[in-house]
Amino acid sequence: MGRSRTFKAAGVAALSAVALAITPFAPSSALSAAPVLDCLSETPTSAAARGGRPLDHEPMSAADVAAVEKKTKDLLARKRAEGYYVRQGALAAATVPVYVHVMAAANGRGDVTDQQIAQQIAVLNETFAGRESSQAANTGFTFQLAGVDRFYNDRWHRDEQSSTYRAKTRKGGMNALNIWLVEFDYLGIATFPWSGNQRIDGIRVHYDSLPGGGIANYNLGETTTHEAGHWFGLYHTFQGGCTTKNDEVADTPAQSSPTDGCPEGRDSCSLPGVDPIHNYMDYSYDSCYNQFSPGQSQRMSDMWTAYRA
Ligand SMILES: [Ca+2]
Ligand SMILES: [Ca+2]
Ligand SMILES: [Zn+2]
Repeated sequence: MGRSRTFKAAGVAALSAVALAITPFAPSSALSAAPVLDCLSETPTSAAARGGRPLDHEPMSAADVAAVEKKTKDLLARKRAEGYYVRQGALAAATVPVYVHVMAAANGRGDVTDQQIAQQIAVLNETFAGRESSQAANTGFTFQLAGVDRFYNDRWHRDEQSSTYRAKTRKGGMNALNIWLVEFDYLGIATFPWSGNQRIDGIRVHYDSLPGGGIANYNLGETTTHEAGHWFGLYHTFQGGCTTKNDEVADTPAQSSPTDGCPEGRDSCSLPGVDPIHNYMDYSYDSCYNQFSPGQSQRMSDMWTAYRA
């Protein structure tokens, strides 16, 4: 969802990524050249950050968020009452199997190397371990490459028929992170853990955002970190705007809108704290990203317990 940006200037169309909470997303008006979208019920808001790409997940209203919070709370209470999983306040600390699906074009475009995939997994492990900043949380999640498959299909490469290709190629249970590498107007798109459709569960990421890729400012592999954050149940740090609940995480200061670039000291809401521009769930440049907060780490563990463990 995330980072929005226009690639067109850079060779791709620009959209902000909206992560559809549930299914893929819907394109915005500027997305006439956008890929075929699965089912989207709403037009995503467009954001100018992340290069101007469209939102990377389904738009979430305050009521949607409230419903998810309640559902999650109830699920957690039930699981804990049954004696499953981790106690309240503890981290799940799981190893996540990762399946990478390289959706290349017939001519080989987008056929990333095994080395790039290994580097991408390393970035996931670095970022989720909190190794990019002394203020970053160690989420306790680690990632292990479980399989790579490669397809050479122009339509799939362009993210067309995405519900079909995801259902045909997805591997593992709800605990497995499936990453489809495609070429589209987004940097990435994610499904949320509560979406409940395992057949298409996972994240779609622009292949050129991997380490060594060609998308300026977004080629250190942290789009995958951002999309994985959604997959674990995190919202954008600008979800809800300048409201006290905003992203449902207490230690991420509210911000009014996505951040573009790395504007140190940005403070877009009068609520306490400067904007969390270094947070992986903002839309800043990859080089600006360096942390998940402890509150986000806890939320991801709780979501894991509720939906993926
Ligand atoms: Ca917050
Ligand atoms: Ca503030
Ligand atoms: Zn996002």
